[in-house]
Order: sequence, then C-alpha cells, then structure tokens
Amino acid sequence: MATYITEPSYTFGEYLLLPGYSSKECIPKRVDLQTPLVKFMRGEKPAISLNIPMTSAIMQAVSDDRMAIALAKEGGMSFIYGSQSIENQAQMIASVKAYRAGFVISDSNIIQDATIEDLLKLKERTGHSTVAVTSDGTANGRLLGLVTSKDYRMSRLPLTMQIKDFMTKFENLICAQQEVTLKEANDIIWENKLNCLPIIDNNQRLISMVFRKDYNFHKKNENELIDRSKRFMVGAGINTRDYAERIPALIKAGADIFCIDSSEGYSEWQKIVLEYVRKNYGDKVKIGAGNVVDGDGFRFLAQAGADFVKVGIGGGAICITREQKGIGRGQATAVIEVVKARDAYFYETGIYIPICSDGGIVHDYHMTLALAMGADFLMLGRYFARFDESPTNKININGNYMKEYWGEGSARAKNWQRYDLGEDEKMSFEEGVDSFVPYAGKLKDNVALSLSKVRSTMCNCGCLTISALQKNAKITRVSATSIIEGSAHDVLLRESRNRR
Ligand code: RVP
Repeated sequence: MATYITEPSYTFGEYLLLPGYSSKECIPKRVDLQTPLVKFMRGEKPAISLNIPMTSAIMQAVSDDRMAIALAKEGGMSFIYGSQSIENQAQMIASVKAYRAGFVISDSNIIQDATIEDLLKLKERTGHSTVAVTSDGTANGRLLGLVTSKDYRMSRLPLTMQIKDFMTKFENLICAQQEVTLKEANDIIWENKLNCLPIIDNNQRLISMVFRKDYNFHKKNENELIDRSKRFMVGAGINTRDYAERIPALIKAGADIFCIDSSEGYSEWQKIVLEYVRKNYGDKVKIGAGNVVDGDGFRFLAQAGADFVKVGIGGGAICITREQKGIGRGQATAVIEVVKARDAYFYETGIYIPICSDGGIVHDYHMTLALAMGADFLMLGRYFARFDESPTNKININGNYMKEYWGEGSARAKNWQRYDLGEDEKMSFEEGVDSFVPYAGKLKDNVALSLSKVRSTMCNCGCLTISALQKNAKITRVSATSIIEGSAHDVLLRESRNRR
C-alpha cells in the first residue's frame, strides 16, 4: 500500500509570524542578513557566505552576467543559467569576474546606419540614453561614435535620419585606453566635464564605459559579494549530462560555485555528478544540488556530498509540473520538512548544510517566513525577472510595461536536460509556461525595499540575525477566512495598489 501523508502541504501565504519581544537595541539597521551558502562543521565558518539571503534563479529569463553583477553589488548571488552552450555560459561567468567596479560593459549599442527610430526603440528597451555606435552594433565592436540625448532634438529631426549624421564622431570623442585605473578615468571625466568615458583597446574596439554617476559606487555598496581578489562572486547552473566538460570550462572562467539544476534532485544522476566533483576536485569546488521536498531527498543529497540543498517542486510562478505530472509539495511544508531533516543531520554529524527555498515567493513577507522556517537563503525567479537587469525584453502591453518571463521547462527555453531521466528521447511535454510579469524598475531599489521589510519583521520578532530568527520565530497557520482579513477589506480603495 502507498504511504499516505495525511497532513496537507501548505504554502507561505498560509502562515504568519507572531511578534516576539523586541528590545530597544532591536532596530532594522542593526539586522545582519549574512547567511551561509555552503556546508560547514559545527563551530567553524562556511567557506562562502552571502551578505543578503537572495540568489537569482537558474533561468534564461533571469540570470545572465548583467543580473549577476547587479545582484553581487547588493550582496547576493546569481546562478547563471546552464541551458546554453558551454562557451556562452563560460563567457558570461568570465564577464562577471572581469567586471571592474565602475567599468560598465555598454548595453546600449547601435550601428551607424540605424535611424533615430531604431535609437528610440533601443532607449525604450534598455532605459539608457547614452548609446555607443559600434561597427557591428555590439558592446565590443569598433567604436565609431557616441550618441547622448544632447546630440539630437526629437522635434527637429526626422525619424528616418541616420545615426552617423548626428552622432559625436570618434575623432571628437575623449576616450581612455584599457589600462586606465578607475581613479584616472574619473579624473579625465572631471577635467573634461564628461558624463561618460569610453574605454577602448589598441584597435579602437570598445571595452567598457565609465560613467560620472557611478563615481561614488564603492561608498554606497559596502555589502557587495566579492572574492579574495575583489571580483564579484558568481554561481553557475549545470546539468547531469555534460558536467564533465562544463564544470572544468566554468572553473576556468572563474565560477565560484555550481548548482545542479533539476526539477527533481532525489536521483542517482545527481549523486554521480557530486561524486565526480569530489573525486576530481575534493572539497575545493563547491556544488549545491536539488530540488527535493522531503527528508529522504535531503539525506540522500547530503550523504552524496552536496554543499547546499535546494528545496521546491512545482511552486515556481511559471511552473506547471504539479499539473502535468502530479508531483510536488506546498513550498512552506517542503521547507519545514527538509529543515527538520537538515537539523537532525547536523545533530548527528556536526555538518550544517544550508537550505535554499526555491520558487513560490510572491510577497516580500514570504521571504521572512521562508527564513524563519529554517531556509538559509532563497532562490527567486519571477521576483528578479521584473527588473531592468533581467535579460528579457521590456514590452508595453495596453499601456503597462511588462517583462517577459518563461520557465526552463517551457518550449521556449528548451531546457529538456533539467527534466532528464536518463533516456534518449526528447521530453515531449512542457513543465513551464511563457509569460509576462509587471516591470518593476531597478534591482537595487526593489531589493532595498524588500529587505527593509524583512529587517523590520525580524525586529518585530526580536531577532537581529537569520539564525536567531530560525531559532526563535513563532509561526502560526492562518485560516482561509483570516487571509482575507489580512488584506485591505470592507473598504472601497481610492486607487489600485501594487504591492508585489
Ligand atoms: P519563482 O521565483 O516563483 O518564479 O520560481 C523560480 C523557480 O521555478 C526556479 O528557480 C526553478 O526552480 C523553477 N522553475 C524554472 N523553470 C520552471 C519550469 O519551467 N517549470 N520552474
């Protein structure tokens, strides 16, 4: 007979935190959100910690090099998607590691034969008004000129006019060579009253840009997640098929940590990959595994050598695994059950394995709940897909800006390896959808707002650290009726509110 778990599984929206005693020392600015990313022995420190408990999902629509840089600046980490060629993924990793604070890879580039109309479309997509004119329209093409909003007046010029006819030509630009330091670049900017300084190589190829507005960057980002050489840290998603080629290439490119990206992690395939890493690299190379939703899955991956374990099946905003295959578990229950197993494992072995709650975070308070339930950090897809820094297009739909967001199990992503059970045939059904999410602006602003809520709630619970929250939080289930009570009710709202 099958095993029945009679208690239903619940999601975050079905729980609330009760306040605990907060002393006058318990204020949001004293809350420390540092959290372990990889396993460690009792009494020791983890080899890698995050400065905020956030990672961005291993998805084409979420985590590329630009997202990784933006999130590392705030103290979190991206896992760059593995559903692309090894070369492309390695290039993205390398570009994060090569990133020099203050030196920005130009993301608004155009060819000189394009028109004002093309330029306006590009500006709408990227939100930037400084555009590099390069031989091939890429960020590393030969620099031919620069266009800023000072170069043209919309009301005066026809939309068909070509960029080459009004751009500031290369001969008239002030540029600096690749070897320039940030201080020297800033001096050039100030002395020449520039807003932006293109950095080029000996062949006039564009390398990066330094912007006047980024001058104070380092003073503002004390939280940034950096390695010993002061480079941003970045993770990489891998699969259970081409790991023996992908892992060495990504290590060479500078990846700091890996995560086996699979919708179902309680499988021999994951054990094989973990054993490969331990055999070839010992404990030097860090690797997380998942996803699981119960204690059995956790113990299996812990014993196979995972550095962290990722939890969640079917809770992602774009995920239809539960509908398609009938497997999964309410995300809150999955976290609670896996955390129980993790704590028991820690008690027995002295090895603490961080838990990542992956998918299903809708409101900001869900983050605090997941942490209170014992997750050490979160992985978010929809949340980050809404920002300027996600790789997808920003589209105006009926007067509202939206960003594209599609699942790794959708036909669009074609990431069949994520759902691979070792057979040769291609997957013949989708486990994810292709969708839009409301555009929400800059990552920095949104992360600051979300975390200010997390800090504030932690203070209400009397906790200044995530581990204190995990130990001391009081959590209650809520009835369906009291969920209605928790939102504005029995009033006519003056205007619609957008709180996500
Ligand atoms: P969310 O944050 O709710 O958008 O969920 C993101 C998570 O959803 C990912 O980290 C991954 O675990 C899962 N995912 C990604 N693609 C798909 C799918 O196509 N079903 N699911």
